[in-house]
Amino acid sequence: ATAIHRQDYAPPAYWIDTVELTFDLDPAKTRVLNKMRLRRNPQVPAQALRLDGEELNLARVLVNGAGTSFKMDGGQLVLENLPEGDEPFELEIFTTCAPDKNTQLSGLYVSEGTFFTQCEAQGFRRITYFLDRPDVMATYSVLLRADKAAYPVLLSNGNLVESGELEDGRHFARWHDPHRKPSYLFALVAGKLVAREQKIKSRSGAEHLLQVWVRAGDLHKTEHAMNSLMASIAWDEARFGLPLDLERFMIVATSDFNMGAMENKGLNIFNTKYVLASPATATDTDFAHIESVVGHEYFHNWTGNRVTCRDWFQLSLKEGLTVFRDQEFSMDMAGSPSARAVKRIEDVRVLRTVQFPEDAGPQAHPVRPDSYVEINNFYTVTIYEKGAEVVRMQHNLVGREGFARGMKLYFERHDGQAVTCDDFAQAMADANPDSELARRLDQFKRWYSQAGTPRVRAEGSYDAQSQIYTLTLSQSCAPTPGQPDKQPFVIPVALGLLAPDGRALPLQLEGEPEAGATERTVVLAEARQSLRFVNVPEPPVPSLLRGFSAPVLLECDYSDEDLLLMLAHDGDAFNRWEAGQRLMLRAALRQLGADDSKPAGPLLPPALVEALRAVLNHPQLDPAFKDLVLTVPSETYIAEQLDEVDPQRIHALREAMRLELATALRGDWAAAWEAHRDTGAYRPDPLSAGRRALAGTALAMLCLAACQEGDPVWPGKAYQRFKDAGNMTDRFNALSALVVCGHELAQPALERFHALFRGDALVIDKWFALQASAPDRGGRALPAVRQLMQHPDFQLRNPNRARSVVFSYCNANPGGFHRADGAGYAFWAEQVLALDALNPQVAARLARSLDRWARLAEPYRAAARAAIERVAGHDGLSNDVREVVTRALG
Ligand code: DPP
Ligand code: ZN
Repeated sequence: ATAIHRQDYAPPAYWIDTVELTFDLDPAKTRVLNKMRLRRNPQVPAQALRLDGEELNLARVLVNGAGTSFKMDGGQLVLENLPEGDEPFELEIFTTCAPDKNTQLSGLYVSEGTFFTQCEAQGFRRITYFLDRPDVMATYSVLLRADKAAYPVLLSNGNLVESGELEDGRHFARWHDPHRKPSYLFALVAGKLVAREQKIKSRSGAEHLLQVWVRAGDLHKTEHAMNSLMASIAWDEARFGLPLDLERFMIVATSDFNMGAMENKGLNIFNTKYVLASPATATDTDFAHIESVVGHEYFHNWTGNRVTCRDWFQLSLKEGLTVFRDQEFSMDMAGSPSARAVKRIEDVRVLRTVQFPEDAGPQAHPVRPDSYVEINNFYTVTIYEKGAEVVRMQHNLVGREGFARGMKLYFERHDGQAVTCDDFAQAMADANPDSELARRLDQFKRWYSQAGTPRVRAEGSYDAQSQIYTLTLSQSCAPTPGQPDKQPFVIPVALGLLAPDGRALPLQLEGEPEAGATERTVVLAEARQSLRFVNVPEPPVPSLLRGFSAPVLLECDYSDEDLLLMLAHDGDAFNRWEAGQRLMLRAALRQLGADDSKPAGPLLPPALVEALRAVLNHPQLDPAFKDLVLTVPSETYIAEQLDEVDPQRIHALREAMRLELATALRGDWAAAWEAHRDTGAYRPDPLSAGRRALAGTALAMLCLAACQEGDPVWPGKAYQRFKDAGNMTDRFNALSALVVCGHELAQPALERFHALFRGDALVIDKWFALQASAPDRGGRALPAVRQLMQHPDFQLRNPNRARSVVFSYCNANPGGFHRADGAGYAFWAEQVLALDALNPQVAARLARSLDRWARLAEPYRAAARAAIERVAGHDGLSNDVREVVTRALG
């Protein structure tokens, strides 16, 4: 396998205008007739037609109805004797494939007796020979034929044109998609499914049919997905003027899916995890994820489908933008400013605990990569989440209205085209010619080309005499693989100044006639810049990077008092939370820096504990926000601050900090539990979800403190709650509190939970995941995971189930995984190899668990390296896994 480079992009030598596909669906042998109209691309020198294909059996090739010569070259079908000239010609290719042997879940496969497809990025070539690249856009007609009893529902993209009976109990359906599309957006579904239906009218008065297709027993779990879809349609039309362009829009759920969901034109295919929800079976987090994933896939209809990517290096063009859109959608749906802030904090937490490590490790790559071996490995948090931050910065630089203008221009210019990240930024800048973005566009685009997380240092000095506060900002960015030197980025820094009593000070820069608002955004574009604020009456505390205005690491020498002031008073909710995180992180790092691993006194300074108590008891703050403030930074986040990582020490330290919080605030936790435990009839809105989250944390803290002291009262209450809970969120939180504190009631609760929900795959996934990530007691986590894999409900082949056990242990159980004897890593290697034989995409994800091995302390480092080398030395690795382990070993 060789690397593909962005600079080598060349337009296709042929265009495909129309595709007529006929499927005779059969699990063992599906026959596919692909009839295309092609023409030479006159802009490209005449050359052979090279069609991509993978695991296909080729039966016949006809050009304009006649047989032709062809050859095979590295999996491609090569046709050299095609008609001369620019006239279109017809190419007919007849192949077969074996969907029931397809464990990769890419291309056409069978899940629980139903046919599904997944074509992004390169699955279409597993269905038929094709120019399987996103810049070849064609009009598709699809004829599906199958046994009627086994496959009563036959779906594909676009509109149903015709359907009817055939001989031998078979039937057919003919679909036509009026929109040209790249092959990665093709989809078909055939099986026993039922639909929740909804008719809607868009603003223009056009009628649309919405359908959510699921297995018969799941229909009652589709209401939330349908509501989310209707809300998404209304939102895109209201906020961006982008209407639904289809008569029919379908979502279909499958329990075997590599990703979260897929935005196929008019026929989105979803992992059941992001469709099915009922109060009894899904948590608040599940409900929120469903809303955002349904939104995400729907928003792709414009940002991805109407305007698509020229090549896969531009993946963030659609993904970064669409993540930004789904984040904004969730925030707009959440409503209150505080609920928006909670969503922002959650998004930033993901960015900082997953993307920052990626950007600092061996797999670091720019938002628009320059090369790859396997494109499936580039569906990363950098492309998605950092890409969304890059769009968000553009939004912040041109403003909300300006961003809407930029979107409008982008569609005016590029509707129906396959374009690049540059085209998007250019439209944004051109629609806002007076903006900082337009002035600094070339420099801004370094966010697309340079990998790594920039570090911003802030230093303030106050001169009482002149009442001037000088803030000096400087930036740097560490080298990443292949990029030793970085040029300065354009970094929007939203900021405010707090007076010693917490008041927000009006901001006036030197040279400005009068003081302005108490918050503004400055742009850091040089390596170092100074800002002079005048008429500052007292030494201020700078509140910087408000709302996390840029994806950077901010360093500032705050005193504990400064941070306590921000935690109590900052008008920016994000920075208020951030101040608490900094204080807790500081306490953790202080202890980790100490020689003695046993702390002399408490880990958390008394003033911090009191400040956290004040937040917990605050009469106005949103419960969801309180819950976030009172959560100790994750082990990953703590680890990222260190040059050498001893995972067991970090784990023990974090657990000790949690126990301190549990004990010191015991009475306050009890009050919080009482105040928030009842939320009435279940509704998944952010306010009641926040109340449940805080109640759940309170219960967990109370159980933690109680278990430490052998006090049976709170575990007893948790067990009672577990039994009586009226919804899955409360039930699961109670179960989790018992499992995490290690109480003996955990076992009967787990058994009862399994008995209650056996047969509900998504709930059983939770049951597995909770146990696989349960705290390691005396090295029992790994044997427990092996035991779980012997459970009759376990199967590695189903990605959700593999994730719930293997990934939960390797990625979400640092205390159990990082064993001094290396057995956790050996297990990882074993599972990567086992998965690779079934499903390389999923295996390559798991292979990422040890990305940061080089920073581990001994003995972990040597053991991790040995495990990676064991994987790398295996014969017959997929390209996917090989690329990951090769990069990891550097
Ligand atoms: N289905 C994946 C997503 O929506 C890949 N496009 O992000
Ligand atoms: Zn997407």
